[in-house]
Amino acid sequence: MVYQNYIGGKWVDGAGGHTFASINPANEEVVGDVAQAEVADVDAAVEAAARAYVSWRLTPAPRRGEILYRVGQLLKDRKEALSQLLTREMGKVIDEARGDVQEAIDMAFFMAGEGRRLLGYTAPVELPNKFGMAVREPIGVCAIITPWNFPVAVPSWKIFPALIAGNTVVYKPSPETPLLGIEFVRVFQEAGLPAGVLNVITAPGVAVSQALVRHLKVRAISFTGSTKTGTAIAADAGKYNKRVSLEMGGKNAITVLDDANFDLAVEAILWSAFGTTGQRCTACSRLIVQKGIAPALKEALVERTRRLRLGDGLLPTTDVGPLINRAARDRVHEYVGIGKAEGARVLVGGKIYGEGGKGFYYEPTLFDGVAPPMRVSQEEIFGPVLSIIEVGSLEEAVSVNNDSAYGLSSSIFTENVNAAFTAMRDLATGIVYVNHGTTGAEIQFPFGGVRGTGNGHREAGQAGLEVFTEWKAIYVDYSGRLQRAQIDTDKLVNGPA
Ligand code: UN1
Repeated sequence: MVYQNYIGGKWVDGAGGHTFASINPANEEVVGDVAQAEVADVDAAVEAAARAYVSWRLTPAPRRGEILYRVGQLLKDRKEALSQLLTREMGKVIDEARGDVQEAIDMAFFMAGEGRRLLGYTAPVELPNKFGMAVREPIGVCAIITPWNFPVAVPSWKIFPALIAGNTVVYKPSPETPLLGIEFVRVFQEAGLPAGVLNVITAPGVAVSQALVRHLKVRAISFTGSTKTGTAIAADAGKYNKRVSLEMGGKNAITVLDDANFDLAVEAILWSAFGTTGQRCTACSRLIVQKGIAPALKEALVERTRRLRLGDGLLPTTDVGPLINRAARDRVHEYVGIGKAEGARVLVGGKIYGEGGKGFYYEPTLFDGVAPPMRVSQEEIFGPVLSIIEVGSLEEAVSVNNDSAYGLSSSIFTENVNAAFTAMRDLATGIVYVNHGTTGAEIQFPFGGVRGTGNGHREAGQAGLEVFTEWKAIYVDYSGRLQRAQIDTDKLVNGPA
């Protein structure tokens, strides 16, 4: 069976009749074959979305919300099946896969509720017998391009707000996780979403994404993925004045002060650094630790890291799954070599796991003696590698945390309320945690980062609607005469001249 693209309400093969395989990173088996879209399919999908926009835009938002609510229900019914597929296609351990799907369920219900909100506002106007209001309008056809690391949650952050606001969508999931992309869209079809409102096309390589981004009928693009691709998309879209939302790299840090709750910090560091095999945008890849607590913390981390069990995420004995593919694993190993050459010391890990066998595993790795300018302290590795940096004070910790091209998530462990509030104010990231690691954002709050992590937009929460809506200011003058704003106002205040 070949998983097909979904264009204008029909499941179709790629225009060229080609397919590509989706591989399980735990054992390198084929999970499924997928129709490969061509540029002609991009045209067909965008045209279908443009046609569907005509009536979807006018469908009352509460009705749109009812469909999204049904999507949420179906996702709930299908949670276990989708989670199993997610682990097979992407590799994260099954518990985390369930969390990935749950995040989409949460988003479905949140955005379904927006169908009865989508709040605009009114404000007083400066002239009599006149009314003013600001309303949210949809933008049109949106392109949604997503990565493989959260193959259900991240698309949900984009597709649900886009649809509730009245836009139509062409969705291109990562070629590493096309089956999840397709199965996610199938849920919308079954929930009764009209044909053409959500289309999915799958393809490896850049040609199809590029054609989608450049298509003149695509008015907004929401992208999560690498900084390199995101920056190229922004440059392309800039030429046509398209709206672009980017969520890219991170180099997130946990700070542990001497007075921290020790056991809690250990658990949180392990989870943030090695959960999802370090392949979260929010993963912790720098540990900034105050000198007093550093020796004991390192010892505990080494001991616990050594005990982590690698394997297929479907097995109950697995703590850490594989990297997404061979290239990702090799890149992690290359960074370990770079760190060593820079003078950092491997405390534990630092090797490919099960080399010669099937699957793309890497030993969870701790680097000690890392200095902030080193590449392993500055560049996103996107794997199970944690760099430990010692500091003397909170001030120094904050400055190391902020000395980064990225700014997604940060965290501090302290029992001191003054230190906690100082950190909340000064940690320059889009997300800050106190006494929790760097991962685990909830969908009702804005998600995104500062500096090179993004381009100022946020996903999730009400903030997630901004990218997918255009403000329209409407003035109604019911005075029956010409009243000039900013000019006749003066006469009202001062009386007739
Ligand atoms: C991501 O890695 O792109 O906050 C998303 C978290 C998850 C989402 C991560 N809720 O870690």
